[in-house]
Amino acid sequence: MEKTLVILKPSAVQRALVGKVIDRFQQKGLTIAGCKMMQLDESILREHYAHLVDRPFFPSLVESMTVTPVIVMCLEGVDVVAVVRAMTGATNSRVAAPGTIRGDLGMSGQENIVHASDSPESAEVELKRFFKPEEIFDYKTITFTSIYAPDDLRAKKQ
Ligand code: IDP
Ligand code: MG
Repeated sequence: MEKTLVILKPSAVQRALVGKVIDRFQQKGLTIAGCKMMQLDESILREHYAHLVDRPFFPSLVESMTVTPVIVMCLEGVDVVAVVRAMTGATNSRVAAPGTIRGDLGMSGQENIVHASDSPESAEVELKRFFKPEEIFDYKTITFTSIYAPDDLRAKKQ
């Protein structure tokens, strides 16, 4: 089943929003396939945010992402990449729609609570960047058949 990377950024850790954000993913019906705390550094952020290294705010982004450890998660579900991006909301929390994580919990473009992979291709690359294979678990909860009907498992994005 599809997997995505979520990072609970230092803005979530500092503001004690970790439980609230994880609760949203669990209530939605997503499976936590992996979860750990880690300290990021500039080298991993240069890879992870390669598309932003030349932007003037990059030093500030590195500072912000390293100020506390983060929580990295592998979430699993049908179409989970698109579902989690929709739950995350627009990059700038001030314009992110109410009902999204950023829209409900933040006021900043940079301090925007969560990272979420933006495509299945980047999710694969990003999960390998942050997790060893043995840190991702393959299991189904007993609620699985209440979360998905057989059709959901056959069809994608309907
Ligand atoms: P995304 O997190 O919504 O995918 P990206 O454009 O990939 O957005 O940017 C990665 C992260 O870089 C953002 O989540 C945010 O923390 C930071 N960022 C992006 N654009 C800006 C900006 O204009 N000013 C400050 N920080 C930014
Ligand atoms: Mg991005």
